[in-house]
Amino acid sequence: MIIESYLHKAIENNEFSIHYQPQFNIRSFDMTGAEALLRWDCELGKIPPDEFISIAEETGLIIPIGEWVLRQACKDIHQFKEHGLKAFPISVNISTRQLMTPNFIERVRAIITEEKVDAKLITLEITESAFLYYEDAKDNISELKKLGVRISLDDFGIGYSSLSMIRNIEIDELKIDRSFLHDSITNERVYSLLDTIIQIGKKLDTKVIVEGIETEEQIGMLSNYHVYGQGYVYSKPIALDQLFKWYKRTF
Ligand code: G
Ligand code: G
Ligand code: MN
Ligand code: NA
Repeated sequence: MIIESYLHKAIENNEFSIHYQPQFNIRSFDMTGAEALLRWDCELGKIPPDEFISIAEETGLIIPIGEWVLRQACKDIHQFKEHGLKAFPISVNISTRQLMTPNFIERVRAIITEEKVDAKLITLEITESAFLYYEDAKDNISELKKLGVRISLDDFGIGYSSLSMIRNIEIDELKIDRSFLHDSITNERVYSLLDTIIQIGKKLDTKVIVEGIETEEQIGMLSNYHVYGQGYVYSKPIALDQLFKWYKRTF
């Protein structure tokens, strides 16, 4: 496949970059962190992650690519300090294939140690598909937590094992899939589900973040809760220097 052959050379050709999407405390409007989202600009043009991440997973290229993202995010955390800002926590997406790689935990440890980053500033976002491999995933997540990194369940609620996942593993953050928010304005049943997921997070003392916030109306509805949020209403994912400019202008 064409994309695959280009993807093999993407790291050495320096074609990847990271865009950051800020995250907020909904009530106070404080920025509390940012999600790292990979971008690829190659000879074929800008290829969105939805098109190349699955290829990277199938070919195994997600292993070096994922390591590149984590290392770059660590380097970028230091940039915040250099710009006179506090070091914000950064969330990095992890594919199930990475989580299931035998030396993944060692690699994460090596990268955060080499880059001299406080582990608690790193949140690893995993999806429910990891739990098709439940036993291994559970052990690997426990090991990661011992390193001090935080674990977030991304797209929470749309998989089929949401509750069994949080039953046996202490997860630090639930990231509620955007479909719950989008439909809850017009659909009372969906709203009840959103409300219930937020209560679950509260009872388990787990941070809850709602993704895909696009309107003031949605912010208004969510400000009834102590939750965090991310979405186009605040900012789309942007390059790091843009994020610094935006932050200094806004706060
Ligand atoms: O950036 P965008 O919002 O278009 O992301 C599309 C999808 O690609 C999301 O599901 C996101 O989780 C995934 N994605 C983006 N960056 C990375 C990455 O660095 N690693 C992995 N595994 N997935 C990513
Ligand atoms: O699957 P994951 O949660 O990692 O995906 C993040 C994806 O969500 C990225 O593709 C990002 O561009 C996208 N995204 C971020 N904010 C919004 C939003 O407000 N609405 C929608 N529809 N997508 C968003
Ligand atoms: Mn994510
Ligand atoms: Na998500």
